Amino acid sequence: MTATAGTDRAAAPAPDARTSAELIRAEEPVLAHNYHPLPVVVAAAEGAWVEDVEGRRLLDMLAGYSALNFGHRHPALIEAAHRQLDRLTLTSRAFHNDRLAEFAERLTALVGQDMMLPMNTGAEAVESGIKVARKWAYEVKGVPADQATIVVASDNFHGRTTTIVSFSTDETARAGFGPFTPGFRIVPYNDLAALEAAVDATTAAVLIEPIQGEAGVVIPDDGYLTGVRELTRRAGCLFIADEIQSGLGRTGRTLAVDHEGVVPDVVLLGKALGGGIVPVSAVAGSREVLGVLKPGEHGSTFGGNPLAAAVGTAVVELLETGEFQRRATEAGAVLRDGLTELVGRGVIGFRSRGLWAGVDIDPSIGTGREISERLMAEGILVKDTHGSTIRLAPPLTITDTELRAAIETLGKVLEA
Ligand code: IF1
Repeated sequence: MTATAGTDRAAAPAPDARTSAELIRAEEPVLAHNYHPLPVVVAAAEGAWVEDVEGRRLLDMLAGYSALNFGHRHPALIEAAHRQLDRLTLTSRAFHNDRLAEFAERLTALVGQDMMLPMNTGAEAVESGIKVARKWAYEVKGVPADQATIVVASDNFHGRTTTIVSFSTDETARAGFGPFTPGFRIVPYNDLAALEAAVDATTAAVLIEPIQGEAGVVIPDDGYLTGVRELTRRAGCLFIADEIQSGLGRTGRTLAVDHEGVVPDVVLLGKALGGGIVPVSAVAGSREVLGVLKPGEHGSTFGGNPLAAAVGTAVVELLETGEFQRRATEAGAVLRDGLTELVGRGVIGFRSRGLWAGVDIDPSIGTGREISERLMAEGILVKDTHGSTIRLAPPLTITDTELRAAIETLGKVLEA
C-alpha cells in the first residue's frame, strides 16, 4: 500500500512481526470472544482493497458494515484528519471548538433538519434519540411522566446497549443481559396496520430502519415509509429513522428515506459519518424536538470533538456534490444485474438498493459463514448475516470492474 502522500510522518511504528496465524492465536487468551472473525488479519488497506499480514490483497465487500462508504483511507478524509491532528483533537464540550459550528451547519443542511446533537457511536445516537423523544413526549405532547412508549419493528438492529437490546427480537443479542428497559412495543416490519394499532396517546415515537440491515437488507414495500410518516403525523408522535447503516449514500441517495421523499422528525446517523477513521454519530432533528435538551441534561466526553467534527465535515463535503449517491445508483445497477444472473445458480433470491444487497444462498450449498470462508479463499471479504444470507456492501468507490469480478467470483464459489 502506498503511504499517505505529502506528509513526512515519523516512520510508522514497527508492525507486529508475527504472522496472521500467530496473531490469531495470540488474541485467544487476552481478547473477549464476542466475535467469530474470518481467519484473515488485515494490516493495510486503500480504497476497496485490504492487505493481510502476509501481503495478500482482498476485496472488501463489507466496508465496515457501511462505515467505509468512501473506501479505506479516502485521501480527502485522511488529509482532513491529519490537518486536525496537527492542531487540536479534544476540548470536551465544556468549551467551544472552532470545528463544530461548520459541522453542524453542513450536516443539518445535508439531511434537511434544523439541529443536530453530536455523539460518537451509533448506539449512542439511538440512545440519545430515545431520550430526546421521551422528553419531547412529556414536555411537548403531554404524555404523563414515565408513561412514554416507543414502537419498534421486529428483526430490528439498533445497537448493543441494554436498553437497545431490550427491544431486540434476536435472542442471541438479548439472552443474559436482563433486566430490560420497559416502554417499547414491537410490531412486524413493513406492516402499517400493525403499526397503527400499536400507536396511542402514550406513543413518543416510531423508531425504524428505513431498510433493515442486519435482518438481511430487508426493503419495505414502496409506500411504507410514506405511511409511517403520515401515521405518525396523524397520531402526533415522532418518526425516528435509523439511517446509521442505510444512510450517507449507501442506497444511492443521501438517506434511504429520500427514495420516498419522506422527511422524518429525527434522523440517526453514524458509521460512515466518521469516514472510517473516528467514531462519529449524530441525532439530526427539528428545533421542536432537539430544543427540549437544556444544558446539563445530556452529554458525552467525546461528542462533537474537533477531530470528529473535522472528519465529519469532510464526509459531508463528499456527499454535498451527490457524486457518491449517483455512483451508488450506477454501480448498484451493475450489482443488481450481476446478482440477477446468479438467481437459480446458487442464489435463491436477493434484495438490493444502491450498493447494498442481502443475498439468500441455497442452504444446500452452505451456510453464510461457509460461503464467506470460500469467498475469502478467493480474495473476497463478505459477512454473513443470518442463516445462508450474505450481505454485500462494498465501498461506494468500488469500480465496475472490481464489482463484476466480485460477482463472478461469487458465481464460481456457488458452482464449485
Ligand atoms: C456489531 C450490522 C449489526 C446499525 C444500525 C445502529 C447501530 C448499527 C442500523 C449501532 C450497528 C453494526 C454493529 C456491529 C455489526 C453491525 C451490524 F447491522 F451492521 F451488520 F450488528 F447488526 N443502527 N451495526 O446497523 O451502531 O453502536 O455499532 O456504532 O455490533 O456486531 P454502533
